Amino acid sequence: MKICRFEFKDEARIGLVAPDSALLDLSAAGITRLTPLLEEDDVVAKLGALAKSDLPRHVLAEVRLLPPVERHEVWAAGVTYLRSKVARMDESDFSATAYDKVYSADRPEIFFKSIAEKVVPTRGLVGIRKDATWNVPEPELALVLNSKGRVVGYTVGNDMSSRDIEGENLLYLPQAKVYDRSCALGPWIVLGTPEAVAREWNIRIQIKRGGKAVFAGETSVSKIKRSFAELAAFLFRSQSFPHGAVLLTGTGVVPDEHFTLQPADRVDIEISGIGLLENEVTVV
Ligand code: DO4
Ligand code: MG
Repeated sequence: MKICRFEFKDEARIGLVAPDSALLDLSAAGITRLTPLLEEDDVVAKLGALAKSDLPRHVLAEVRLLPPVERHEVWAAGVTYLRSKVARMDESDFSATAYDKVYSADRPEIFFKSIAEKVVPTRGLVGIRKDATWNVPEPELALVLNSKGRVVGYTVGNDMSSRDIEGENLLYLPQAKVYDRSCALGPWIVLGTPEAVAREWNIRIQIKRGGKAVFAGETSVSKIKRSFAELAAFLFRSQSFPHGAVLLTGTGVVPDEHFTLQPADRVDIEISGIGLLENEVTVV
C-alpha cells in the first residue's frame, strides 16, 4: 500500500496510489495529514477499506508529488554496509579507524540529516556544494517511524554527500552531509511491509549525463548489517520525535573514486518494493 503527499490547488493533500496508477484523494475522507495517519494501529486496514469507497481520483503522472514528510526530522545511519566502511576507509587515512570501529561497535553511527521543509521530493533538484570537489549520491532505504519509534513504512532516500569534505576530517561530517538540497525522499511511502520482506528488496542507482549512463550500481537491503528495530531504537534512545521521524539506513553503493557528480546529472534511485526517486543535480 502506497501513500503520498501531493499538491492540489496550492495545498498539500494525502493520496493513496491505486494499483492502476490512479491517485485516490484521501482529503475527501477527512485525511489531510500524514502524521496522525501513521500513528494509527492498523493504518493498512483503514486505507484498504477507504480504497474500496468512492474517492475522487487524479492521474498520478499529472500531479506534483511533495516530499513524504510533514514535520518529521530526517536522520541517517552510516557505515551499515561493508561497502560503505571500505570506501570510507580508503578515502581517509585520517579517519579510517573510526569507520572500522563503528561498523562493528554496539552503537551505530547516526547523524542528523534534514528538517522536513528542506527535503527535496522526486523530480526536484538535489544539490552539490559549490565548495566541494567530490560529490556523490547515496541511495538508501529510508525507514518511516511514528512517534513511538515503530517502523510504519519505507521510502527511497538520497543522502547526498561531499566525499572530499568528509574525507579531509571526520569532524567536517555535518558540512559534508547537511546543506541545501542534500536530502531527497520519495516518491511515496510504502506501508504494511514486514522487515523480512523489505530485506528482499534491491536498491539500484543510475546516473545519466547528457542522456548517457555514467554510473550504475546495485545492492540489496539484506546487506544492511543491523536490524531496522535496532537502528530505530538507537535513534529514539533519550530523544523523542512527537511528529515521527525518517531514518536513512546507509549506503551500499559507492561509485569509484574517479566519479563525481556534475550539474544537470540525472540521478535515478529505485528500490524494488517501493518505486523510483528521480532528481536532477544543481550547484548550491
Ligand atoms: O560516516 C559517514 C557517513 C556514512 C554514510 O552516510 C553511509 O554509510 O551511508
Ligand atoms: Mg549515507
